[in-house]
Amino acid sequence: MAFDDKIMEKSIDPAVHQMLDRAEQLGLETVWDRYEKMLPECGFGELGVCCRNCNMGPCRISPFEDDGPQRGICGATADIIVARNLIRMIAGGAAAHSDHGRDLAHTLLLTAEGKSGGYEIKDEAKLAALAAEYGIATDQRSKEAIAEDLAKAVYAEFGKQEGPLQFTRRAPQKRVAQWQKMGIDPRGIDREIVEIMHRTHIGVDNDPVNLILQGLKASIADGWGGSMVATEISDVLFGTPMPVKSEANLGVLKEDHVNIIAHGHEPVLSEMILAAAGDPSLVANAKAAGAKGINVVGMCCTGNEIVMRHGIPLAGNFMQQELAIITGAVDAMIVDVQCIMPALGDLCECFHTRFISTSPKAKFPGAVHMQFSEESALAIAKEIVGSAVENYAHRVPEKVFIPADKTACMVGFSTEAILKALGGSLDPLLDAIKSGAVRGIAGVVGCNNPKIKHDEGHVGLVRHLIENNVLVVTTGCNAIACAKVGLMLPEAADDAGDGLKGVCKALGIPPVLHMGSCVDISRILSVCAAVANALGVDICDLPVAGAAPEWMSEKAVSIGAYVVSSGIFTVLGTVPPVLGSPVVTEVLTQAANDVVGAAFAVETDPVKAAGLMIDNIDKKRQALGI
Ligand code: SF4
Ligand code: MSK
Repeated sequence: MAFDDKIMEKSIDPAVHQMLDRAEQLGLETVWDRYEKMLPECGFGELGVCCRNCNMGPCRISPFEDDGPQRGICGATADIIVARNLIRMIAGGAAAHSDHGRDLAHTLLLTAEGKSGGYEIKDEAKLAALAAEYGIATDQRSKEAIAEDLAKAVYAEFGKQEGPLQFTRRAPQKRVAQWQKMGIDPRGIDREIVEIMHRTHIGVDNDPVNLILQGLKASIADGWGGSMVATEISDVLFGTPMPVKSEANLGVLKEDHVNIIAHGHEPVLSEMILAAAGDPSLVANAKAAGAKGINVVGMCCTGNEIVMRHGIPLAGNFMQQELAIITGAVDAMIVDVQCIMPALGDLCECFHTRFISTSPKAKFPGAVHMQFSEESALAIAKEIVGSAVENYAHRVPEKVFIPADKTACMVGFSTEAILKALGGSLDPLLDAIKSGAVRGIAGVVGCNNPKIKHDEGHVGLVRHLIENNVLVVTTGCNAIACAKVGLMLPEAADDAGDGLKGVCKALGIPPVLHMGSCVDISRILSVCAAVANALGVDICDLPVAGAAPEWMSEKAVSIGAYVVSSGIFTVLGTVPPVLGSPVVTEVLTQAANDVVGAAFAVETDPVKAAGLMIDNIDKKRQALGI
């Protein structure tokens, strides 16, 4: 179906086109409308040169040397203000990921103590492997006793005063030595975040380079700390993902079922919602209400968590959350934390949809709050699902419009799953890289952003990479974008260059591997560390590159910082608010090479961005002599 240019230019996704048209017909506002109303966005903010860190201000630095203030009231220059603002974004992102990790540690501890309401330890092999990493005895001990020690050891990582963080030692020795040399080997996860807040207070750290180093340190505490904790403990509790088939896009909603969307980030909630949705009495209630059953689907990273462990379909990525409500077919939108638009409340009021918040950390206007607690998890989850079932009767059939679009996908490529697909050893992958069949590996991750045509940055970049024999590993909203266009099917190997196509066909895998949610970028770090260790080199020597084509969140800033700090060249598809400082811009795009062996580039054109990544991969191949 063709729509007017205004709609077509907003997204590459036909389901989005239909829903935007529907929104227009119904007179409803979406994120794209609000973005347009915001234009032109504040130039000072875009450059990163406004400061509100004390009440002498707010101050803003003029980008024109001969016109307007060049210093804040305290004397801070643009370089200082930009560096402070940037690392405060890192603090926000690292805090979000790491608090997610802490919640998982909490759930593990309660489960070990027999106090959690329905969780169990599903992956004992991973529990044992992590215990060994932490030096926790496993012989003749129950899984609960081991899990209790592990949970306490992991908990301690957050409040540690002196390092190292255990998982940072998965990195090659050379990498750790470089971090130590630069003073950026993190101590405690919380400590590094707090230190950012201290240093950026008025009158503390006023050296832009010193500020950025602390930003990198906190980001490492996120990637190799809080995020890695979140990933690993989730696997212990809910199972390590293995390849599974599913479907993606708004067409996974079902007109004749109670539709529940689980949206947000932490699997602690969504796992229980799934369990509750299988409860025979709730299913019977749904049927008594005239529905054929209960259909749980996921959105954003909660979607990634449950698709890769259970094959639960993905309704869409960040920019589709409002559109899902506009289908009129969602009986409950259940949310926990992160990436949930506060706009959902008003929108739900235009439909029958019940917007249910569950975390004491995240309340929303227009939401019904049904507080979740791990101690009575299943009981509360049943109440929440019951509320969705009850709401089905309020659905207004004339308001229902579900686009038919959905695409099959194969997801769930954890590090363990990749190893299994390779036959238990990294060697086939290393051989393919050495022979050039696989030119390199790219991690493509991150959000959506209305500054970029929805999904075009993601899909355009990934397609160009696989055509050029670069194997793509992905998480977050990029993963969902790739799933929706069929890039996560083994058949998509036909879209890859000949070398990659041959490898994928031999292994029966897609050329784009779904590795999970945003915190699961830690899985990508673990794979890179394993490959580097196998080759006896540092991560910065590997033919790998990273990209976040449509990033928007503070978490993405922290991710970018820890990926670069890990030695991986990274291309950003939306411009970070740093261009107001020549010093910060130079540090991030050049000098970082001397500090951590990698740097950032900014390129809004996805094909050119892929080109930069391929150039970097080729340079690394040359240096390795392959
Ligand atoms: Fe202005 Fe300095 Fe206060 Fe920032 S910290 S608001 S630059 S006076
Ligand atoms: S959900 S952080 S919009 S990737 Fe993890 Fe998507 Fe970005 Fe949220």
